[in-house]
This record gives sequence, structure tokens and C-alpha cells, in this order.
Amino acid sequence: MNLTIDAAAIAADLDAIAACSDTPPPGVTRVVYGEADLRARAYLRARCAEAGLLLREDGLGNLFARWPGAEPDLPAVASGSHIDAIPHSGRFDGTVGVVGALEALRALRRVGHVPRRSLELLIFTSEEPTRFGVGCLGSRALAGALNPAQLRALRDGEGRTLDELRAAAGFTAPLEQVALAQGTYAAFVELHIEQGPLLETEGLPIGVVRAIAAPAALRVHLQGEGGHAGAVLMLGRRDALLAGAEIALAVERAALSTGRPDTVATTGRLTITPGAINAIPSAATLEIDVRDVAAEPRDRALASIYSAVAEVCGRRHVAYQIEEVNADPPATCDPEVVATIIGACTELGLPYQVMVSRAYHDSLFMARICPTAMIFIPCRGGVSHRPDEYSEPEQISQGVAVLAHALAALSA
Ligand code: HGY
Ligand code: MN
Ligand code: MN
Repeated sequence: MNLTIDAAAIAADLDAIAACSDTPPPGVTRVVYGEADLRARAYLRARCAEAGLLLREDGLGNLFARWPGAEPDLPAVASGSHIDAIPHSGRFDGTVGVVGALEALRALRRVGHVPRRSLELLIFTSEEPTRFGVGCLGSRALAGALNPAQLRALRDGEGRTLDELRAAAGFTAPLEQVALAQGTYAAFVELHIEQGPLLETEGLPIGVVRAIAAPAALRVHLQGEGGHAGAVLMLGRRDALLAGAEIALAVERAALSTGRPDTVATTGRLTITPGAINAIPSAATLEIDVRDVAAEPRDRALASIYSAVAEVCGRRHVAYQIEEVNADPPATCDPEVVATIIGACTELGLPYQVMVSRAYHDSLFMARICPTAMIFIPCRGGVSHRPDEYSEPEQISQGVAVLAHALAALSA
């Protein structure tokens, strides 16, 4: 199939989405249901309609843009990713998979492909944990891993409920209708930047993902005793920040203690109260991200963190409460979908490497309800979640070509 990928159209779409940011350049911030997110959604709805796709949005704002196939009652083949972006980050994380899937469908339509199975672009709501503290919110709910009651219990950092915010964004369909049945899709393929250095180091244009790492997130709440920084002597202080500082170092030790390079742990956020130079921190909250490509060592690292919290807080007479936000199993990609992607690389004469994803993606949850795999493209220096995140237009076009060929084969 002699497909042409319109690199200029991809660049224009990426530029338009990057211009939808809650913060000024450099970097992009696009928090779910915020003004920039809604502008980016409106832009993409227009592009999908222009491409002749039929649009549907569920109660969370997951967007489905469908190209009906010759046998529309068959389970469809889907592709997509997310458009939300963590604060001051890059313009390619997630958006490459959304814009890339849209261009893959446009390219297939241009070349006269007639899919037997419908082809559907998915834009998942809130893949990033920024607003509600849990990653993959939209795909988690589609996979039934978050039920309506759990969704309704979610609040953002200002105490606003998910229900309130989704309604204000215009998404009012019942949450009870979000979860998708097993078999809704025959296959799901996500195109994404690698967010790591392997492909660039190996000089390869394509990664074919066979497994996705197991992410976990903890929130550790610490309650010490505040007081006047000058008047309260050092002995007997119950400084919540210092307990938090020891715990953050224990988080690093927990990852190193498994002896596996695949175990990673990060204290990405540490907030303290009252936050004045001349007041002893009375309270602190740590948000901790722990991962491994296997669940068992990840869980060992979690156990070390739990014991470190108990030890530090016992010694410093600081009260604590640990909230486990999520501890997801890893996902294994479907061998047949992996083979189809490899077939597309071969057809295009593109070298590839089969690999594991250390980042999590919406595919982690789509793999629970349908055969799923991912296509990676290199990103400069392996950098992501930073303003200087970058992939070359040619790298993106190659990934989109592989995606288009794979979707054509899967929907035939
Ligand atoms: O954190 C992740 O792995 C993803 O980029 N949200
Ligand atoms: Mn991300
Ligand atoms: Mn992503």
C-alpha cells in the first residue's frame, strides 16, 4: 500500500495543540478540564469532523472518532492517546499518538483503504495524574478499573469534585455508561514517544512495545507540631518537613535496594504547612511514584517505603497516614498485535527493536479489555516531561506510517 504521510499536517496539528497551554512557553501545561484542554479538544473535534469521522464523547470526556467499516457490527480497531500535559512539560507526550492516529486514518482514506472493521481514534481524558492524583483516569474507567462511585469520590487540589468539573466542561453523560465491555475492540495500538534514550542510542526509528511497566503511587501525610522558628528549641521538635526529607531519601534507597535497574522511585511532590521561613513545618505531604517492569520488585520497594515511614515517624514522633493511590499490575502486549506492527515495519523497511515501556500509558488499561500493543518513536536525548522534549518530523512520520500499515492490516 503506497501511503503518503502528510508531515506538514501533523506539524500544524501539533503546533495548534501546543498553543493550547495553561502556562506561557517554554513548555506546555494542559490540565484536564482546564481552559487549554477544552481548546485543544475543540480543535481536535473539528479536525476529526473534517476527516469525516463520527464523534462521540462519554461522561468523562473520552472522545471516540469512528470511521465505520464495511462490517460496522464487528469489534472495531482503535488507536489513540492523550492530550493532557503535566505542568511545564513537552509538546509530544501523548499528542503524537492522537495526531498520529488522526493522520494515519486520513492517509488510509486518501489511499482508498476500505476497512472491514471500523477504525476508531480515541482521545483519553486525563492520562496524567496532575489534577486528580491518579494516572490514566479515562482509560482506567473505560477498562472498568475505576467505578462510578470511585470516580465521584475524586477531588482536585482545590477540593472540587470530578462531577462538578466534568459537568462544567460539558461532559454530562452518566458515568455508569463509561466502562467498555470486553470485546468492544478487536485491537488497540498506541503511538507514543519513547520517553527514554534506547531508540536514539541504538539509532533505531521504531520501538515495538511488548510490555508496559507497573506503576504505583502513594500519598504520605505527615502531622508534626508547628511553632516559632526562633523560640522553639531543637530538642523535642516534631518537624514534619524533616521527617519528609528522611522519607524522600528512603524512597531513593528503596528503589536501589531491589538491585534491579528497572526499579525506579521518585518523590515528585512535597508540600508543607504553613510554609513560612520562621515557622516549624507542622504538616507535610509527599507524593511518591514507584515503578518496575515487574510487580514483585515494585512491591518490595513499596514495602521498604512503608517500613521507612513507620521508623522515621516513630523516631521523630510525627503522626502519619499512607494513602495508596494505585498499584497497578504491568501489562503484557498482545503477541499478534506486536507481530502486526513488526510486519508493518518490515513492509516499510524500517528497523525496529522490541522493548518494554518504562512509562505508563493508556495502553496499560486498554490491554485489560482488548489485544493491545504500542509503537515507540525516539525522542531527543530520551527527554520527556520537560519543555525540551522533542521528536523529529521524520521520526513522527515514520511512526505514523507504521501505525497506518498496522491499522490497515488489523482492520482488513
Ligand atoms: O508518568 C507516566 O509514565 C506517563 O507519562 N504519564
Ligand atoms: Mn506523560
Ligand atoms: Mn504519555
